[in-house]
Amino acid sequence: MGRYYLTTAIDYANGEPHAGHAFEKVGADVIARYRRALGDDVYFSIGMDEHGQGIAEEAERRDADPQGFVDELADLWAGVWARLEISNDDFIRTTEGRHRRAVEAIVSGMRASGDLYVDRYAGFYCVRCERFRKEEELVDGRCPYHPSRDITWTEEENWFFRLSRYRDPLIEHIGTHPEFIQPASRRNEILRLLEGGLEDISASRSRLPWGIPFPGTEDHTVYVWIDALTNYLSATGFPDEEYTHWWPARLHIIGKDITRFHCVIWPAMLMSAGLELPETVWAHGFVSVAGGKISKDAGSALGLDELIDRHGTDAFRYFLVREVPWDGDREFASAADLLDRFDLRYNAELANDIGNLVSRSAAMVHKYRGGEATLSGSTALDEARTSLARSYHEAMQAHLLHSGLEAVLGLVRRANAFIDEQQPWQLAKEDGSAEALDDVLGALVACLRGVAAMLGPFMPRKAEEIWCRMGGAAGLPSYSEAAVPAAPSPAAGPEARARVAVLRGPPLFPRYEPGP
Ligand code: ME8
Repeated sequence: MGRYYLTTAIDYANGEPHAGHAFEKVGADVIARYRRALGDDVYFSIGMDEHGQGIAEEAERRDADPQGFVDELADLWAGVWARLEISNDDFIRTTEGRHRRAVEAIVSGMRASGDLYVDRYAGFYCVRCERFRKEEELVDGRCPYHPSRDITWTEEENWFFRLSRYRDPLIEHIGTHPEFIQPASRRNEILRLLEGGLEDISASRSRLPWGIPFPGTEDHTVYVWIDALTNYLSATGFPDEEYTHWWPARLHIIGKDITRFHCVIWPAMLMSAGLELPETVWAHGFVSVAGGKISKDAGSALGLDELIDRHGTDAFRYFLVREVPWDGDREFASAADLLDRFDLRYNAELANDIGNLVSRSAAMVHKYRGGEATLSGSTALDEARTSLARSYHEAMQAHLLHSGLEAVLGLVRRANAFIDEQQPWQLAKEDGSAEALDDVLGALVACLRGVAAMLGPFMPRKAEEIWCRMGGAAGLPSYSEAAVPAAPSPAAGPEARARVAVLRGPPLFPRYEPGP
């Protein structure tokens, strides 16, 4: 157990959030909640990337002042994250004073190492990527990632960062710290890139006023990626001494499109400024619809509000993490395909598998035992619970969130099969089976308490509802708390066989019947 500082990418304040952004924030939130349940002291930071040419141009297009424009968007995004129950402790914005201080400090550190120099740059700049691109990288004269946007030829005097100097130290670091870039496929990509050699990069832009003034100059602003990456330090209070309370970060969560920035430029900046490197950068894959990035244009039903409204916040969180592997991509053929998958999983797994197990179990405890169960661990269900809980923890600690969820679902299915095998309704009719019936019902309730604890990071509200219906006190349990009642060992004391009051309630996930 220990301190756990984790971050997500900070999103460009130039439009509305979409399901791809939600996937990243929900996945990170699952990890933050999981670590808290384990007893870690967690600090979870997300935020907005508010400077740069793209945002300045978007504000101008809308005839807005850039600060007012990003203020409005920051409110909108924060509102969506609150609706999705993202439990971030910080929401860092790059237009804040505390961030500017951190950027000034890291740039000064890089300068003190002799890693910054002035030169002329002439090349293509993709505003959407906020990076220069070489002619040979272009496809039909356009950025390979943003073919619908014009790419602009730019010539300017810039400050440069001696990135080339860090090629060997980076290869060395990645070699000795296999956990630094995950999953392994991303590590290999970065190693190939490094083996191909590194060129110095711009550290400033001239004539672009929407940014942090480059320390010691009049007409330069800090290049937006150097600005944005530093947010991970700003959120810790850097450069004040207390920043080491949280730094180095344990985990940066980002999408696979921005690994070069996080696994090459960011660690090189930190090395240059003499600061520690984060432990792990996890690059998740992409959610896409019909080959394109998912966006509202793909169909209005894919707006985040519409997706959340469809079956509620917890169901949408569940769907994202269950359907899209945390270490891979998921492409939906169309908006309708995505919605069909969502409805299918909702009815089959949430309404049927989980919802029915909770209501059947509570109904039987009421029918046969007046609403009280004696937690028990003496039946066949125990083995499944122990082994699936182990798979769950292994998956969660390897950040394979979809596999963690798979393990919980495996336990739920085992519990449903257990009811069918044990036939409590038969036991209730037989003389001499009272104790066996007690054990079956107690094992089910104990199992559901474990399910609630494991579902907590994914569906915090519904999991708490299950926990409370199964006799838990308000608030989700930590894992050690859940482990006592959920897995009593034969030697455990009397509390392991505690009697709990089980509550009935309306369906947790009412079945979804699509309209005509
Ligand atoms: O890149 N599926 O911001 P951004 C999954 N400001 N993830 C997706 C996605 C999709 N369809 N679309 C975007 C930026 N993302 C910079 C980051 S960090 C110092 C600066 C992910 O708004 C993307 O990979 O374009 C990134 O991790 C995050 O959303 C923000 O993307």
